[in-house]
Amino acid sequence: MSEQERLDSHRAMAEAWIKTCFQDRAPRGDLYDAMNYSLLAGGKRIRPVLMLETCRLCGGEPEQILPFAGAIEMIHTYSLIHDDLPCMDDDDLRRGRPTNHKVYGEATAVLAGDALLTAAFEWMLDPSVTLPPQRVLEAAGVLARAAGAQGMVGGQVLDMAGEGHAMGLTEVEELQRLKTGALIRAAAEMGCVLAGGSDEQRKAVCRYAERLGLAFQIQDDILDVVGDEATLGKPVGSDAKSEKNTFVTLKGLEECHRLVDRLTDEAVEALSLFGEESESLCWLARSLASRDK
Ligand code: GRG
Repeated sequence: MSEQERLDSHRAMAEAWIKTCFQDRAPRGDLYDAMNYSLLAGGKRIRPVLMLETCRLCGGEPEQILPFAGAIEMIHTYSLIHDDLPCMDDDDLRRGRPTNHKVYGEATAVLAGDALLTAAFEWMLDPSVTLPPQRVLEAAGVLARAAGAQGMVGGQVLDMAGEGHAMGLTEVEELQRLKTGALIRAAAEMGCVLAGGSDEQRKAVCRYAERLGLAFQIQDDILDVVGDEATLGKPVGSDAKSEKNTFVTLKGLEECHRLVDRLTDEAVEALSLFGEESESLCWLARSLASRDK
């Protein structure tokens, strides 16, 4: 199986799980429609894929951790729904379609985000999960910390506070480490924890994901300047419009391309202890560095 085929098979497995996870629920007005509208809108599924592959790499069974892979995608999706609201970025387009609040209204979009965040924990703690309880608790704790005030939400607050005035590189790095990086790092760490990996393996996948997460964010900033709206499925130029501090405003486009390449090399190096088995994650890092969406 090629590196790409392996990751594609993780993606397909996560996709299939996500598609059916709310299908047996009693309807609650249009709440589940709103949740599924954004959840099934065809994102890249980077976080679930990363989790499933680090699990495999650390000796676990990816099939056994699907509720965790689904959970992180639910939290990521909730953050996008809330980020697009008029009280935040006020965006009309996401994943190539009208944003959640444009279709379901603001109140339902807020609640769909809330319900996705809650469902993530519901699924991780579902009795059907047969992994050792200590691993389950540890993984859920990793995700809770990465998603909350010490992670993604904290990063979002720093981002909002910085709008309209200049920030230094260290501040922007810290903001992005939390806003985008924390969830990406959590995906890798959870895969290792759930597989029962060693401390050394855990450190290595975390370092890989930290470098990958930063490269991912810088590429995101680059695409917001030079990307194509139709390919991205969201507006370009929104950072400049809201006077955001980005790596491009601080470093310029050329330096940002160089930074992405350097961070990608560092991500690959971090996996050296896994030898050839880490080829899929190396391939993922390289393909994200040249992504156009
Ligand atoms: C509102 C609590 C709250 C948090 C919002 C992550 C975030 C914090 C907002 C998203 C804003 C944004 C565009 C950040 C840049 C990096 C990023 C997370 C891009 C979107 O992730 P992808 O590219 O999206 O993985 P897909 O659609 O492929 O899943």
